[in-house]
Formats: sequence, C-alpha cells, structure tokens
Amino acid sequence: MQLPGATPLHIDLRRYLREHDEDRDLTRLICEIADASKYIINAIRTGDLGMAGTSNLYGEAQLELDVLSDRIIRKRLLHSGVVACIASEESGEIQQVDPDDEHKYSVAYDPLDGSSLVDVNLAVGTIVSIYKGGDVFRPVREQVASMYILYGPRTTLVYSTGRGVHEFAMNSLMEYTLNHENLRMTNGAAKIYSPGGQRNKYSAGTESFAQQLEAGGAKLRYSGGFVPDINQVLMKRNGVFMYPHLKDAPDGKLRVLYELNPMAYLIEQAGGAASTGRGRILDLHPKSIEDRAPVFIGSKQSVTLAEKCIAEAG
Ligand code: AFP
Repeated sequence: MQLPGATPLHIDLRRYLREHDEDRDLTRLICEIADASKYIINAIRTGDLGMAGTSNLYGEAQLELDVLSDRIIRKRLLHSGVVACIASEESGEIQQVDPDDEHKYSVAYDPLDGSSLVDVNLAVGTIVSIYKGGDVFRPVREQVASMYILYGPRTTLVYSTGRGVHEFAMNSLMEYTLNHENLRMTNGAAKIYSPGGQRNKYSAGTESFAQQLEAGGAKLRYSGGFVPDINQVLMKRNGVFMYPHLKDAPDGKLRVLYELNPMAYLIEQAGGAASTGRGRILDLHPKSIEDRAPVFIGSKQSVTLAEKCIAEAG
C-alpha cells in the first residue's frame, strides 16, 4: 500500500503486462508497437510534412508521415517474430508473414489516423487491432487485444487484452508508465458528444438523436481525429462519438477493420457500448479492408438512445 504523500511507484508497460500474466508473445507485440510509437512521435514533431507523391487505397492524399509511420510499425511487427499477418490502412495489400501459424497474431492497424490534422497541429493517433492466428477477417468479437496511441500535448497509450482498459503516459525518458488502471465509463446522459458528418445529410433518426443529446445538455466536442475524440469520451467517462450513415454515404465514413473494431472492443471493455445504430459493432464480420459502417460509440445510455431513434425514424 502506498503511504500518504509518497511518490507513486511508476509501473512501466512491459512490467505491467508481465505482472498481469499476459501471454508472452502478446506482451512482446504490444511493447514493439509501443516502441514504434516513439519514432512516430519524433517524426510528427520534427518530420517533413510534404506529400510523398503516392495515394492510399481510398484515393486520399498521403502525407509522408503516413508512409513513414506505416514503415516504422511494419518493421517492428516483422521483427517481433510473433506476427502471422499484417493489414495496414496505408496499404492495399494484406501481408502474409506466417499465415498458418495459429500461435502467432494478426495485426490490423491505422498507423496515423487523422494525419491531415498534423498540418493544423491537432492531435492524431495510431489504432491497432489484434487477432490470434493468420487471418484479420474474423468476427470482431474474436479480437484478443486492441490499443491506440494518442499523439497530443502528451503521448498516451490505451490498451485492453480483455481484462479492463488501461492508460499509460509517455514520460521524459520516453517510457510508458501507468496513468489509469481499469478505466470505466459511467452510464448517465451524455455530457459531451462528437458528431461526425454534415448535419444536413443526417437521417431523421440521427437528427432526432442529436437533438435529444443537445436538449439533455450535451456539449459539442469534435476535433476531426477519431483517436482524440474517442479518448475524450473515454477519459471523461461519459459521452458519445458518432459518424452516422449519411444520405449520400449509407455506410458512413469509418473503416470497420482499422477504426471501428479496435475502438468498439476498447469501449465495451470499459463498460460502454458501440453500435452501427442497428446492432453491435462486435457482431460485425468484415470481409474486406474497404468495409465501412456507421458508428455510435460511448456511454451505454446514449448508444441505446441512438438505436431507439434509428429504429423509429431510420
Ligand atoms: P483522415 O485520416 O483522412 O484525416 O480521416 C480521419 C478520420 O478517419 C477519423 O480520424 C475522423 O474521426 C474522421 O475521419 C473525420 O472525418 P470528417 O473530416 O468527415 O469529420
């Protein structure tokens, strides 16, 4: 037990994973990605932000930082020796490393989500989803771990291996030390909401949901970065993020494999909920890296309200 006034004991990520009896290979994998993030944060702070002259699968302009971040993580994953298959948002290809080894892990990741925000000096993040075995196209609920790293004023890492959600912060030695253990969402009315997509393209159900949130006193908090926006909902313990189905985009914007799967896993692990508006994200089974879905994610009460509005009005 810690004595009153004593300096808290700093527990680093590797030690925490070991002390909680996590699988040795999974510990290695999480720590490799944590190590990779140290190079990414350095590239964000000092890097050349010019265009690389290539575009990703979705035709979006690609910053050099995207390419660099992808390479940094991929190299670490390959070096780990515990990876069977790699899918990155920055590449159209699935890289089969050792697909028949059921003891290894498959990793789907977005190396630098919201990278266009670097130009305007807003927060960005890395998002990672981990499965056992050699296939990333598995039912979402079969994830064995997920994590994100938020590159904001501070760099933080949030992960779950199915035993709660824990936050680590990078210290001056670039080590991740425990900041919050077992983060839990509360279940009251949303205090904050992060609504993606243009409001005049919302369905009647989503519009009704937004109006009810506002009538209930929820404050608008939207940065345009999925990682910081989700992190805010999680750290405030209450609130909801949505990127709904739109009149001209029935599947919304966000990708199931790289964005929704890992965040749904984390938020459910923290006692929240994640829905397409018509069912749990964890019940999805992506078949392609291009799959997208609408998302309502955060406190249970708000997500249930979103589902009710959509069931009633579409
Ligand atoms: P980029 O990676 O293209 O910047 O997209 C970021 C993102 O996928 C996600 O991080 C945000 O939540 C969402 O898009 C923001 O989309 P809008 O710009 O349409 O609000």
